[in-house]
Amino acid sequence: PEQRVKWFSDARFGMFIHWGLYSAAEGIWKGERLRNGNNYAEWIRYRNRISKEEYGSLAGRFNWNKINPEEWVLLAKKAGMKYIIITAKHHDGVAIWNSRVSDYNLSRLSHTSRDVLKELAAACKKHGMKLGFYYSHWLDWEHPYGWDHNRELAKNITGKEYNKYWQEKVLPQLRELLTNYGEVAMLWFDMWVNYKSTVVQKEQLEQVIKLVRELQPNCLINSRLGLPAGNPDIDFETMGDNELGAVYQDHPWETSGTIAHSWGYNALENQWKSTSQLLQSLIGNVSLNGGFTLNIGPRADGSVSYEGIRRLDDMGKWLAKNGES
Ligand code: JFZ
Repeated sequence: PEQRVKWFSDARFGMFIHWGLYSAAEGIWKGERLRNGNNYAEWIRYRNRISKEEYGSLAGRFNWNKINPEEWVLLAKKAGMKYIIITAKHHDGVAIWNSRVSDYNLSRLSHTSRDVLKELAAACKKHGMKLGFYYSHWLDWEHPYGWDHNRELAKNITGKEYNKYWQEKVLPQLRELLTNYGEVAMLWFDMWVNYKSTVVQKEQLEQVIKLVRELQPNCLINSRLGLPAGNPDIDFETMGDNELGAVYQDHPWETSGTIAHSWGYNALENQWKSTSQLLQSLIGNVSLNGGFTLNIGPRADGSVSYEGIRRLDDMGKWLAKNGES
C-alpha cells in the first residue's frame, strides 16, 4: 500500500468536480430555493422532493456544444493541482457516463452519444493529470433499493433488497469505471459514518475491494468506503471538511473543501472563501503531512464561475512562486 499511495502523498493538491443533473437546477427548483438541510445544491432532488421523472428532465438543460472537460483539466493544471476527482455517480444515483448498467444516466437522458468521463480521461492523459472517480455507494436515491439514510424518501429497505442494489448496480458500475476509462488513480467513496451503523455489510465492502484490486491494483481507495483507517486496503483517510488530520501523521490523509459553501453549482451562492483562506487550508494540511482537494461545481454547460476561476488562478500563481513541484 505504501508504494501504491506514494504519488498521492506527494501530490498534496487536487481538484474535486461536482457535476451532474443537479448542476442544471443551480440550487433552485420551480422558483423555490433549497429546502432545509445542508444547503448543498447536489442534494436538491432529496431536499425538494423531486420525482425521478421531473429530475431526469434537467438533462435537457445540458449544453453539449459548450461542454469541454479539457477546460477543467487546464484549470486544474494552472492552479498547480496534480489530480482530479469527479462525481461519476452522486447520491442522486445518476451515472454521468454512458453507463450500460443503468439507462438513468446523463448521456442517455440528454440524448447524446458523448461520454463526459471518456473525454475527461483523454484530456487528463494528454496533460499528465491523475484521474479518480467519486462514487456514492451507500446512498442512491434513484434505485428502488438504494439507501435513504434519513428515511426522507420513506423507503423501507431490507438487507436483502439492499444487496440487490449492490449486486446489480454498485459492483457492475464500478466494473465499468475500472474497465473503460484507462488508469483510475483512485475511487473516492462517500460514507461518512461507520458501516456498522448502516445497512451496508462488511462483505459488500470487501467485494468492492476485491473488484478494485483485481481490475486496477494501483487504484487508491479512501476511508469513506466505510472501513476504518488501519485496514490495509484503505489507502488514505478522508477527513471532514477542513478538518486537520494531525492524528494521521503516519497515514496519508486529505480533506476536501469548497470555494463557496455548496459542492454542486448553486446560483444563490454567497459564501465565497478568499484566496488566502483557501491557501491557508492547503498550507495547513500540507504542514501536517496531508493533502487538500478543492472543489469546483461547474454549470450544466461545463463553465466554472468567475469567482472559482479567479481563486484557482491566484492559488496557482502563489504556488508557482512559493511552492515546490
Ligand atoms: C458528502 C456529500 O453528501 C456531499 O454532497 C459532497 O459530495 C461531499 C464531498 O461529501 O458530504 C459530506 C460528508 C461528510 C462531511 C462533509 C460533507 N464531513 O464529515 O465533514
